[in-house]
Amino acid sequence: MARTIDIDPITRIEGHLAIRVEVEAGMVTAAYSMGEMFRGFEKILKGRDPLDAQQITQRICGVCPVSHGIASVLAQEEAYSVTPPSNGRIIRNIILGANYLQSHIIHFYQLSALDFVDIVKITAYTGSDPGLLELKAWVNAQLASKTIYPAAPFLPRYDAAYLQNDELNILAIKHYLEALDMRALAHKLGALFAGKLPHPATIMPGGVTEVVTAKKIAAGLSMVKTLQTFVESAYVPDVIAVAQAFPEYFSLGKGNGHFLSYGVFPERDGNADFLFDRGVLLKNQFQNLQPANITEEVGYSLFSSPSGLNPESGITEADPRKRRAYSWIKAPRYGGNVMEVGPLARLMVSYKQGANQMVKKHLEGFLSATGLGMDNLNSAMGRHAARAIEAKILAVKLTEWIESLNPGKPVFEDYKICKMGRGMGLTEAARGALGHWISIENHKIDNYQCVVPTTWNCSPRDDRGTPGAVEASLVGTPVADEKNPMTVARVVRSFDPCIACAVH
Ligand code: NFE
Ligand code: MG
Repeated sequence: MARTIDIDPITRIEGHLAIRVEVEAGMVTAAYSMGEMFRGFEKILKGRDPLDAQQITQRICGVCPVSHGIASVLAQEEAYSVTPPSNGRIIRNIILGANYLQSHIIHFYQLSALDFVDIVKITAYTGSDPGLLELKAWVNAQLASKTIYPAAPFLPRYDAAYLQNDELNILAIKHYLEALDMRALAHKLGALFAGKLPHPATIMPGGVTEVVTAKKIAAGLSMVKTLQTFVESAYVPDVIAVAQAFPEYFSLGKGNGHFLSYGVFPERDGNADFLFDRGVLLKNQFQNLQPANITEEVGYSLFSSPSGLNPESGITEADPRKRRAYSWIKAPRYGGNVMEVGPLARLMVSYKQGANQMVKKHLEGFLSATGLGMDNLNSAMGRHAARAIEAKILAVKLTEWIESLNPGKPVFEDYKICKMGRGMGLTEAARGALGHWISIENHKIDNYQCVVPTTWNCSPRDDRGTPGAVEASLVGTPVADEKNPMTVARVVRSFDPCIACAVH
């Protein structure tokens, strides 16, 4: 008989997610992903000045506000028929690239590493690093204390197999602490070109409102250098070490082989020539993206709006008591297919599309360093690897972008806000494909729809009862000990879910 395990809330992710799995003979046979609150940004936006949209939608999330800002201004730029000048395009790439770095670093070290690294091994540390000695003293004091949760936030934790090697554990804990500074530095790099972070006010339709100076270029290049050293000497090797210690995660958490990427980091003005390509992989076959194929179904979502609408005409009406519905996340589909989005999808689409030398070089470099094949990447561990590879590529590109800025040249192109108009803004957030759709009537927002990365990945079942990407990837996951479903948590966290974004 199937037994039900609820992980509610699932911790060390962004937002409120519950995961229910049914387990039979030590194996997950069905999974349910439940977004647990409604936020209603799409309702908040109705009737407002269109220029409010890139400010308000950034408040969907503190982790990926830059992507929401960019999706919003891309949608508006289509409606106003305006394109940013080169400096404006490049500054957006820099702010977004810096945002990806902080997001990937925090996801691996602060949110995921504790699934693998044995933090308690710090008590075995005998070296002289002041930060590690301080942590060791703190953990020891916590462990000796009589509180209910000694050493929170590290304990309690699931009883599971963690990294065995003490040296590796201690090195990873050292990097865990350094990652906090690196994440802050990535934010500073973004803020240098965005005015502030999170939630910059400088991303506007037509470009950006931060000017380029030689001083910012010099400061930015030095920050990137430090971040690049951390990515190359800590992040990538740590992912490889974890991957080698937990090879079974290259077989767990597999997706259905459908990947979607909207394309991001335009290398040419007019939002063209993306660093990570736009496209769709259906069973490993590349297709050009057709936005008309995107629908949002709500058969199992807590909304009364009609199911299957394209977001251009999407409706968001809450129905908290809807029968059989179990999530505040809608179910986006592409031509009816469940799609995975995120860094792995970007790499897969860019690699398959074929023309991308930068992705090819770094992806093949990683595979030859680890002895893995492309097939292994469609997995829980493959998602961590994809993030690390992407961070390495971005550190290189950030230097190039900063060096290509032109002090004194415009960052902004003027335009008129239209009385009536429509626009679609497609970009990629750190967690995957992000789209905003706006329609304007009488200079006011008439309808606004966001379809967000984690909405794709953590969607519930669609109208046909087909499970979403995370739900499907959990089936087949072994659960040896029902009280400690660590395997399930590891698979879910590999997607880097953000439920604040997903429910918007
Ligand atoms: Ni709230 Fe967000 C998601 C990302 S969408 S973190 O999902 O990345 O811009
Ligand atoms: Mg939406």
